[in-house]
Amino acid sequence: MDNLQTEVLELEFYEFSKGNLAITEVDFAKILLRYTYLDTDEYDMFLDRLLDRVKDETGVSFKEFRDFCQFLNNLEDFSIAMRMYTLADHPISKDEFTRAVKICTGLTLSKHLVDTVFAIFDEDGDGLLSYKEFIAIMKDRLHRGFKSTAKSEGWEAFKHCLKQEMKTQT
Ligand SMILES: [Ca+2]
Repeated sequence: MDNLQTEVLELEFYEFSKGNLAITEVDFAKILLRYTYLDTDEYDMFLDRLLDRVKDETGVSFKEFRDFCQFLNNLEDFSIAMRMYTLADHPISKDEFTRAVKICTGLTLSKHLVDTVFAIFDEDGDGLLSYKEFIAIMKDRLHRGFKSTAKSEGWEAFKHCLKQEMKTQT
């Protein structure tokens, strides 16, 4: 990731960490769900579910957060891989998720991060992540960025979004 991308992520991270080295799992979820189309009830449901499930509250480090954002930038590749699984009606396990992320991005997500992602998104609690549970929601998040900036794509759109968000907060 280039410096500018890292800088923007740092801004977002430190907004939540308030000087600490890690953000809480709930803050991590809030950042992920920030640009989704979820209504308030659904949003609260995601956070409640996470709070119910999270056992190991060690927090999410900046590196974990940055790795995950980098993975989200490659969501399209991941989504193709996932679709191949779901065509065979096969939602993926934590191990498969970790492996698929590694293949798409070269990044190894920490076990705690993957646990947290599953705690947020595994809606039916079967320990597996389906296309509908994860990709569908995260894709909507990116689409929101595409809408506001027709010409820029992916990361550019996300950055634009972020800047807009920061403007409205100050
Ligand atoms: Ca599931």
